[in-house]
Amino acid sequence: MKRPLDFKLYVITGENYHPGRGMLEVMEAALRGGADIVQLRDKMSPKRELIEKAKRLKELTAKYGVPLIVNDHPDVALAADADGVHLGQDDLPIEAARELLGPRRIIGISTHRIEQARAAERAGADYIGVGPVYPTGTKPGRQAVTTAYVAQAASEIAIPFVAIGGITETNAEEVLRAGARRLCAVSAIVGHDNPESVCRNLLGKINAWRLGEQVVFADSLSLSMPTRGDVREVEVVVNGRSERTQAATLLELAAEYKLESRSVVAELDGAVVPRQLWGETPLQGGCSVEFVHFVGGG
Ligand code: TZP
Ligand code: MG
Repeated sequence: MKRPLDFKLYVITGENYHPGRGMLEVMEAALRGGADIVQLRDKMSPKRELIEKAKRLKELTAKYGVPLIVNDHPDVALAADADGVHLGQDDLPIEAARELLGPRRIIGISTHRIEQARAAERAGADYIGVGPVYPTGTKPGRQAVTTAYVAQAASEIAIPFVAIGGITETNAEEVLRAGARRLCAVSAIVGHDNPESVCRNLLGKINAWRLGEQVVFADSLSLSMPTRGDVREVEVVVNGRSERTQAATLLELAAEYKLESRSVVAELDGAVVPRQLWGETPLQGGCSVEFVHFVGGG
């Protein structure tokens, strides 16, 4: 089964922002600061060079246990054994990339309006980018989607979404207030003298918003006890309470609590399980499940 994907701070390479400093050195600083997903984005290098860069970056990110995503090129991602690919709206369709990359690699896609986000979700993307939130020199000429689209994505989209475009330490709060719980930046991080401290600061802000809004349903949930007999029952801990259930999967358990269609995040033994994997996530006896309602979405 694919590992559930979650992350908070997504850092993308941008070598033009740090002349005189090497890409690996800058990205390692970001990783030390807590970047938990990294993308190689390089529109200039020929493919052979790109593959070499991707291999070196993959070695580094693997040391930190962080996934490496390659922008634009599924073939480069495969050649460098990267963890996934990030596509634009005009790149290979998600379904075609999935054929090439298989079920386990991560596929993300940039979106600029809610219809594209919905389509990405339907097509099986693992995450979407939402942006550019603000005008940015990294994508000159691209119209900003504003925090209005961030808020829309937060209320509608179940797969992880990451806000991107012109995000800095100064405006991060505004983006988080709109409902983002994952931020991405290029220039504000790799163009800074101290990428490590920028990452720490951004991560601190993300964590503060994530912690502040968790409302656990434990007390308001009631579970009808399943009948015993020769039906398979397991004992699991749900939001801190020991329960017996016939649910074979996380989805069935969510259905018992009437949570399938609510804005809820599920954690299994401490790891977030994306909604699209609930149906294929088996419930083992003794496991611990938390259903957490995110008031702001995201
Ligand atoms: N996709 C949407 S905005 C953007 C990309 C790659 C650029 C983000 O760069 P910056 O420097 O953080 O604005
Ligand atoms: Mg692209």
